[in-house]
Amino acid sequence: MKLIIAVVQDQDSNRLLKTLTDHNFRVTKLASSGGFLKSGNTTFMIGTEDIRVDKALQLIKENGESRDQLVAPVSPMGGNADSYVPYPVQVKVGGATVFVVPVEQFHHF
Ligand code: 2BA
Repeated sequence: MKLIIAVVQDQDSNRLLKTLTDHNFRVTKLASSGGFLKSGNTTFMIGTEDIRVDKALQLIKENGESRDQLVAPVSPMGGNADSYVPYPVQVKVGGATVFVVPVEQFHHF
């Protein structure tokens, strides 16, 4: 068994959730935030059998769109000066960032 952890953009999350559940994947959807942009994104936890991992990855890939996002300069006042960016920067946020992790034990009490 594997645990798929997928970080996707909020705009894609409802469509992806529907697609995954339509394909009988069991899914937990978590509200999360990216450390760099400090804005909201969505993390999916999908526990599934090894043979279904490729199908889940395909659905995640098909339902996530990579987008350019402008990062506005943020004042270091009261914050961490190490992360201060003095000018707007454009970053490409991926359609999905995915980790596939082996599951040692799965219990469903
Ligand atoms: P954020 O950390 O908010 O990052 C958003 C986007 O900003 C990233 O897109 C990347 O294009 C850029 N970025 C991140 N850190 C950067 C840095 N130090 N310098 C320059 N640009 C940087 P993605 O790579 O597609 O990541 C989208 C979201 O996926 C991330 O949001 C984070 O929530 C998650 N993520 C990505 N890699 C991860 C990792 N290794 N571990 C945990 N979460 C990760």
